Amino acid sequence: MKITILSLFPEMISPIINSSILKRAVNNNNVTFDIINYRDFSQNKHHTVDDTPYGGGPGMVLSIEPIYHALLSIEGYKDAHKILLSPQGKTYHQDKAKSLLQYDHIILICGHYEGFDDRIRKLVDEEISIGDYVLTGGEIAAMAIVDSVVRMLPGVLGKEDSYINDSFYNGLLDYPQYTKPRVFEGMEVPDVLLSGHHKNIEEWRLKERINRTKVRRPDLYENYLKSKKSQ
Ligand code: 58G
Repeated sequence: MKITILSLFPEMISPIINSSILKRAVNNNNVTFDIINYRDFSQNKHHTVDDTPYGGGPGMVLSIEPIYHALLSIEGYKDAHKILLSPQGKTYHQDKAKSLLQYDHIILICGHYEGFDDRIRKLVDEEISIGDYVLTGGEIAAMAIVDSVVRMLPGVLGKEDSYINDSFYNGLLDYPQYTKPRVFEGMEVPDVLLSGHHKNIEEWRLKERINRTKVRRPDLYENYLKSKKSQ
């Protein structure tokens, strides 16, 4: 997969894609990143990328031109899946992350200031929000999307593709996990996990996932019940 990120602050992005599993994914050629600073595509002499809002009001608005010219400079931009990060987008979730795996090339556009010229929305395929809160820029939202998608690319997490057991993957939260020591400050690991009885362990884990989801996320639990009924 190829991921191009349009940002005014590329220095926010490099440390993340150069760490941990994302770095390994780059080294193994699972993904390639291209970061473009669209200030470089500003046509005016002070290289500005924002201006005052028509109709008045406080703050500055991101202009469409630098983003437009930056997009045109990207090889194959027409066929790429173009995403704008904004609090006004559709709320992101695991199923959306899964569906982004279908694209060979994703372009993420990160805005700054108080908002952008509405015509920028005409340049993209969709608008995504990572949750109901406002950030100073789209970079952190873009990184959340990048991280959640790249970890599911074939081979990135290793041969077992362990994300299959993740929270949300099957509409349920994860089961409780433990490692050594067996007793810590009087807190014990559940006996069933030490039994070596795989069928019992599997049953216990499913029961815990269902119970956790019911208690912590009644909204997810409702969907789980519905999807079970329709099976
Ligand atoms: C209102 C305020 C409209 C994504 C700011 C547009 C981006 C939150 C998210 C903006 C973002 C999210 C300017 C800064 C978009 C622009 C950017 N805030 N919840 N802020 O995914």
